[in-house]
Amino acid sequence: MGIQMQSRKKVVGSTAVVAGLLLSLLSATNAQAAATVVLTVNGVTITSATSSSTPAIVSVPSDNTVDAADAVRFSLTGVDAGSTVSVATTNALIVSTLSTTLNPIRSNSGVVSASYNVGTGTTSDFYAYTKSTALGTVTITNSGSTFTYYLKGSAGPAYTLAYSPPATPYTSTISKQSATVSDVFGNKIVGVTPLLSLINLTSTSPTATNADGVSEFTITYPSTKGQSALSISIGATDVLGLQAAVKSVTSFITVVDPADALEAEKAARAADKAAADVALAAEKAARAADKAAADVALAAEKAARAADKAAVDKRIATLSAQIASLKNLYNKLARKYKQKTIN
Ligand SMILES: [Ca+2]
Repeated sequence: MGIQMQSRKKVVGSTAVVAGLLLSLLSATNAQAAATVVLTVNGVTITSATSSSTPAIVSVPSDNTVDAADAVRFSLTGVDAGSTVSVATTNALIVSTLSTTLNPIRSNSGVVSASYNVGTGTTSDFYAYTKSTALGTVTITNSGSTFTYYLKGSAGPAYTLAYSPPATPYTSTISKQSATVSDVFGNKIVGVTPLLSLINLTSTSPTATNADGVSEFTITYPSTKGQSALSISIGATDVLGLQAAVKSVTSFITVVDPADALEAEKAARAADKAAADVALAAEKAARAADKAAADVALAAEKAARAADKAAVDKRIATLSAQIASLKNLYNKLARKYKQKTIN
């Protein structure tokens, strides 16, 4: 019995040692294990998104909800228990769930960096979406491994029309003009043909928008001056919670006779000259007044100096007369007492 117990103890002891070894081996393996990342868009697996030339394509959330087709789902498995999955994006936003009726995820949702601690689990799930047709990146780091993925949005429907007409075009001129069409997030839209509605104008048909969202047309202004009007429009539907669509731009145009414009320009230049002449005359008058004031001051100064000189001259004459009289008296006495006289 004693022997049996002893051998049992030994077995238990060696099992513990093996288990300990296995655990340390496992944890050593785990420390170097890279998680597996699977990307899907609307349930379809995407394998090309590690290259910037073949990014995952998602629709932008132009309906103001981030749905399955609008986001790349990142599903991580084999993540070290207790480790943190860190995500950072450029030109993209991270959300942890997709939109549902009860919990709508709007197009202003999301963050550009996030951390998820897997706790006792080994999986992590999140989504990235973008509002831009420009390239975006999603960088995931976990347990010393870094994964970089690329995504791009496909533009939403036409939402915003931009057009600036010349305010005062000339009669009988032909002018190439353009309008720009973009989606609700400002992404340019290809292949949209705006509609023109004209009063007292003629035009070529607008072209379908090019890759820069630009449609072009040529307006011919009437041969006589007066009022014309142009309205350009696109089909667009307002989306609840987003700014209103700019569906049309209407402009009232004053078509100007170039001869009238030249006359107006001449009159404006003549008015400029008249104003300059007035200013010059005022300046001249001011300088003349300055000179007159300076002359008066100088004359006063001269008179003051002349008065000073006269006073001094008078004093000298008085003193000279007194000296002469004293000399006279002295010489009289000198002669009486046989002394030398002075001159
Ligand atoms: Ca959506």
